Amino acid sequence: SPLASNTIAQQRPAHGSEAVINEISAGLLASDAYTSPKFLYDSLGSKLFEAICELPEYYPTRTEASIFAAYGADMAHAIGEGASLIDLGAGNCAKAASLFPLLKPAQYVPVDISRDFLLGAVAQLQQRFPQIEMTALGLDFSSGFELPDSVRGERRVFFYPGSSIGNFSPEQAVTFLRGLRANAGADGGLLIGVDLIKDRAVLDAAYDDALGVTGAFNLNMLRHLNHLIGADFDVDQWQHVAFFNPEKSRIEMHLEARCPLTVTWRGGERDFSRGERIHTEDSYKYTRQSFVTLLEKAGFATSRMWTDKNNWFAVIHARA
Ligand code: AVI
Repeated sequence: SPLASNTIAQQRPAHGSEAVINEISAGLLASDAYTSPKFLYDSLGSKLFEAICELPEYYPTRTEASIFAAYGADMAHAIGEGASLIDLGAGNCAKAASLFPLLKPAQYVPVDISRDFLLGAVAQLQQRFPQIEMTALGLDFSSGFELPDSVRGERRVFFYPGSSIGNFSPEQAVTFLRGLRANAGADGGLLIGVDLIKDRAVLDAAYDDALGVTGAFNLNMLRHLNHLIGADFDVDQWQHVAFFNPEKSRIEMHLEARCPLTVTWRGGERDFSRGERIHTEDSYKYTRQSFVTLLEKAGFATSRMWTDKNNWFAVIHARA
């Protein structure tokens, strides 16, 4: 396979490792139970997220794609050819691939916690773009990570589309972006997509679609937890809840117990009453100005910003 020599398949999520069990247990045992949204992404979760991106209600993907289509050449001009493009949360790699013909990166470094899904996508992509050196990293980058020596390009440009930055709290986002800046090097930068505050009904529908795909995506986390920590969640006993919280400027996703129940897992147990929730994800929404301020707090200098005609989504190039 073209991938065999240049794929770094490291830090495969250790199913049932002490660290994973401890992390998940701590959240499930908290008075307001929570889990990290990174556990939404096992192989099925990644496929469900792909399906979400095709839903009519889920405007971020197509809105961002329309911005890439309209301004890709401008973005390539701002970034310059021959960079090492480090794609955070690359998933199926489709967004970065759509920019390759304009951006002409020398190296492509997709990073994703959903390792097997990523490796499948990169194997196909390498055949389409044999001239680009590809180094896939199957790891969890959410709490920072070291770039391996093989990412040696002088100009390291982080690509963080899809408003995934919104899944961090603003404080966590600043810390995370500071880490990227430190890794980008003096000539490096960041091309980032961010979802903007808009009409509440549009936001609510995007996270609670008519087909129930987002509900399946959320509920699938329980299957993933069963696998990771040997839990006995019964998916039928839970329901998807998602809404915009205007005070916190975020979509909140929860799983709500439909009946009184007990969950046990390796090393833990908890009773849930009917209506009790596990908070599974936040998706923060910004104004253009509030996001520029956040980038500045992280030490980035904003070079350009592109938006769609409704101002629903923004793509920003920032210099390190
Ligand atoms: C990956 N992330 C930016 C998505 C979002 O919109 O926050 C995840 C998602 N959750 C529900 N639908 C999509």
